[in-house]
Amino acid sequence: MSSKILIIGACGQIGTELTAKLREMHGTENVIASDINTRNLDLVNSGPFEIIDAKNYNAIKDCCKTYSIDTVYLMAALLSATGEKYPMEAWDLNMNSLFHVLNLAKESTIKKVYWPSSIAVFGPTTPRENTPQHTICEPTTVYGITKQVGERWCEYYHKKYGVDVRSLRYPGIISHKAMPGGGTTDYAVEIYHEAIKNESYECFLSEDTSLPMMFMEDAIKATIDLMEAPSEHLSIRSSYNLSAISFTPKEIYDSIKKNILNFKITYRPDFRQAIADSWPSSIDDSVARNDWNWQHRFDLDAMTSEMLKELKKKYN
Ligand code: AKB
Repeated sequence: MSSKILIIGACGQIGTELTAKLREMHGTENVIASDINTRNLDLVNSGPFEIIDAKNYNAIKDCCKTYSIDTVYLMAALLSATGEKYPMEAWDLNMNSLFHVLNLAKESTIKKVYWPSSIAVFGPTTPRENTPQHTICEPTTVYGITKQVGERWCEYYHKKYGVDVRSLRYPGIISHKAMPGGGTTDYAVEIYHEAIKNESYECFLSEDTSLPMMFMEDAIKATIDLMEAPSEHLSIRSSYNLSAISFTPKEIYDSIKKNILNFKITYRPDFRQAIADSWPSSIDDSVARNDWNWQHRFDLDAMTSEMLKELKKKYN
């Protein structure tokens, strides 16, 4: 029998592409997209869609019952930069939505949960290079605190109540379909759009700020591979380190400039610089590679050529 899936926060950057992929795999009717509004009309019109506020337990529960949902992907969250502007809202959304979904799994309304964590669980006291799976996690952003605490709750619900919850610590995700919103790594998406539209970009991070990043296709593959892995292979029920590439604004600029010769960049770091400075520059994801065979495909130049090809279609 095919899985019945609910995606909460389906209109966002990752939700949009995850919905499309899961529909391809399980059939459109078996994947219910939901979000707090209908901002992504292509997605809203592409299959079953429900308006759900992720903070509303009854709305999630009713939807799970109506559609006999067995698996929930909880993609709704306030990210790092927005979280610093609205700390209480970030705490409220990021924590309560997770509790709602974990509790539905605990009560056996649903069987399986996916919840994304982030490199934001790390902080300035974490080893920056090749950050290990198990290490010091003293995040200094509200978003990072919610993700770190969320990870503890995921592991707790798994150990105490047998909840099948799975999670990845996403790096910055780069994609050409839906825009990211409110993150510190968003520059690495904006830069491609501006390169195509204006041949110039003002970057809000300094040129030598190295951060872990990943192309969307790899992020979707990782998410699905983890969700399909046999439960007994998974040694981590908090959240897996996940890595593909690391680069600085200067390095992504150089990669784009090989294709757009007149492309210019200037640097004007803002409050997001301090957030980026508190995060690792590269991640050791060997536990994910060993447990469920994770492998990435895209390096920086392969990603650049895919991004530029797709965005040229969009803007030309
Ligand atoms: C952000 O920048 O806040 C996110 C993340 C790394 O989780 N993209």
